[in-house]
Amino acid sequence: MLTIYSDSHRLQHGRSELIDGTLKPCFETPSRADMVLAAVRQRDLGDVAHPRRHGLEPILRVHDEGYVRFLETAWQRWSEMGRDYDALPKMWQIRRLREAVPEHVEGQLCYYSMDCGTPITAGTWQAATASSDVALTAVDRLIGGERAIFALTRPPGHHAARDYCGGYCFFNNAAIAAQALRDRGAHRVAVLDVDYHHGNGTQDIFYHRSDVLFLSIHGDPRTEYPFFLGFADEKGEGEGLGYNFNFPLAAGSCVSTWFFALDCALEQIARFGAEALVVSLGVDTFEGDPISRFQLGTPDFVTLGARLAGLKLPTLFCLEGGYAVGPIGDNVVNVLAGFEARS
Ligand code: SP5
Ligand code: ZN
Repeated sequence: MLTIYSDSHRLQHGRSELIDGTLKPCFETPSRADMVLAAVRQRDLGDVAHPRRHGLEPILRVHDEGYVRFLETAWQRWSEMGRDYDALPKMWQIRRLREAVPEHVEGQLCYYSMDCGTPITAGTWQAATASSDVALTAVDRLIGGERAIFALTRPPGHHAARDYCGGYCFFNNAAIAAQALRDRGAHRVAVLDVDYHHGNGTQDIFYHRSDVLFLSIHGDPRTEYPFFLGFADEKGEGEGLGYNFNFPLAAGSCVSTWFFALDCALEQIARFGAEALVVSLGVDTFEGDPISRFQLGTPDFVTLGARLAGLKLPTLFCLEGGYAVGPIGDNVVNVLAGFEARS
């Protein structure tokens, strides 16, 4: 399987995130992608190609223009105030506060963020655009006839909604890819999110649409981040009613429960008649993940890949979460190798 990868991911290197009440070193680090790339090479998954630039147009197909312009200028405006540490929000536009976009960069940072774990740094814009280019180049190759591609996207994307960042995500790579597939001829695209956390951003982007089916298997938001979305009764709205499926599972759920949910999701994808599949591939479902609570073991990821291959669809994998840095490479490559073995 071909991998698309860019070194520019290293430009996103936040110093800290707010976790358990203290500022801790970011869990979402450059070493994650380095480890995944090393495993791709070591296990001979296939060629590794660099992305081609696609400009802002395909990003603006799913993201708000004000939000995109904010990300483009945020670091410069922040550093002009004499600040050299990560830009993190310190409040949010919560209930009954005015909804107008603030003028000041600090206010905008609060307006366009979901949490205090997603630092904007000097290299964020470059890293985030490169990550989307990785996904879009994978789309080029899929349209060109490849059966499956691995987009080694970092920073990840599935928490980024139309007009906010959060959960270590800036641009929603999977959503950008799904939209690009639609724009380039696929009539029905399914996005399956297997990251431990609900893909609130992707759900937000496609919630009112019937041409992109969204499904997510994740830790129950009653106890797990992102808390405010990802419940089973969120089924889509308007045209999109019936095209959104959430499978929240209790934190600590066992492997067979997880695979049962996967089978339910796969059945829906087949029923929908998808012409292409985008997988938001987070491996923070791993038993050793430091911030998550499912129990998949390294060999279970082979099973996941094999089951995905059973759909017989052109498939684009976008990397999302996974914070057990030592095993991340084997966990990710196991999915891809399991897919190939069954293809
Ligand atoms: C892409 C992705 O996986 N983003 C995840 C963002 C999660 N951020 C908040 C995690 C809070 C976890 N709290 C558990 C603390 C363990 N001591
Ligand atoms: Zn996650």
